[in-house]
Amino acid sequence: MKAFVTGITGQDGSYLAEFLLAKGYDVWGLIRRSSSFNTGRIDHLYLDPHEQPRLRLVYGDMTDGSNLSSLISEIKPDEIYNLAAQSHVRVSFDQPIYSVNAGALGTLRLLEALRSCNLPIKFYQASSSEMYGKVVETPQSETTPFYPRSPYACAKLYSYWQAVNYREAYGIFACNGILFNHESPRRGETFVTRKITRAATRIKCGLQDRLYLGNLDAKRDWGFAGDYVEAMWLMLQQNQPDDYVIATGQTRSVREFLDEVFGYLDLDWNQYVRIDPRYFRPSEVDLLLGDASKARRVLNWQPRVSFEQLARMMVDADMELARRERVIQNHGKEGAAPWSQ
Ligand code: NAP
Ligand code: F7E
Repeated sequence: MKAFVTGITGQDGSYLAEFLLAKGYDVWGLIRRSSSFNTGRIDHLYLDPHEQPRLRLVYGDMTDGSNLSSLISEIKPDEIYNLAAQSHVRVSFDQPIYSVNAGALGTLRLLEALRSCNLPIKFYQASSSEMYGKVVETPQSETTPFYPRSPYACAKLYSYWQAVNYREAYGIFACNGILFNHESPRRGETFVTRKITRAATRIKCGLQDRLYLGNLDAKRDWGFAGDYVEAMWLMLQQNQPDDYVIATGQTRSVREFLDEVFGYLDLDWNQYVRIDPRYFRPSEVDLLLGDASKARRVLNWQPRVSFEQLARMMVDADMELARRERVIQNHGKEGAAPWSQ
């Protein structure tokens, strides 16, 4: 089996690549040219001499349709996982056109590339709980109406409907995974969970003394990314294409995440956290809580890692990083010439 993964350098892309390689897939990943290295999350896969022949990286961009088209005709994958997007909600307010170009039109470009090559390729679309936005019911399931609240969410909603449309119009095996927030030690450092675990561990190691955050009352249904990539794969192994909510069924506030993380480190977050209005969003998503009973019933999927385990896993990993940072800093001080101190 051959899979083509867009967004392979991201959090989910790295876990999905690991998962597919372990299942014996040949994995082709789309990467963007960057002036600095952007493959840190998958280097361990790429550099492993046993895995290397089965993981191939190709250059491209979701904004470049002809490139996507030639890649799909050349690779002829059995499955496509479309994970690429400008995925930061706050940033999408600053860069709405780009976010929609990559996240919405990018999906359409990929679906067109798939359609025109006339092969029975299965398609996974990374849809998001952000599409529920200003929620009209709680918990949110596959039948809950959408109410997007950001350029990011509007782009995801467009992609969602295009995937449904290509399924209905052209009989393409296209599935939407409506994933609620999922985190890990590989989470980008500007998302709130990772921002907190990174700062709390640096505070514990004496490397930082303040953490600036926005809305602490927002509630999210937080799961572990490693659990969620399995659900992506399961969707494409069914007899019929369909859409599924993937979530834990528990919701916690940012404040509760702070309690968990700082409590684990034996620190009181009130002493370190300050509110900075720059991190508020023009329109906020107050509460997300997913009902994944369809995924449980049809895919036999369920999350394995609890909220507490997730927070601690992230703290443990970031503690390692902070300790290494401290060692480097101390070495730097010892080794530095007196005039540079
Ligand atoms: P992420 O860590 O931000 O990764 C995004 C990936 O997309 C990166 O590989 C990035 O490449 C790539 N990308 C961005 N713009 C691109 C472009 N124009 N052309 C090609 N590649 C581009 O996101 P994630 O957390 O892994 O999420 C994966 C997908 O699921 C995203 O579509 C996200 O919107 C969606 N989603 C995420 C969550 C969540 O809680 N994590 C929940 C629901 C849905 P670079 O490394 O070069 O930047
Ligand atoms: O924010 C609040 C913020 O940026 C969570 C993406 O993966 O999940 C993610 O989107 C909450 C929001 O994730 C800060 O206002 C407070 O209410 O970690 P986040 P997100 O916006 O939920 C969905 C499902 C996706 O699809 C997205 O791709 O935390 N918050 N203070 C903060 N958020 C950030 N980033 N930084 C703060 O300082």
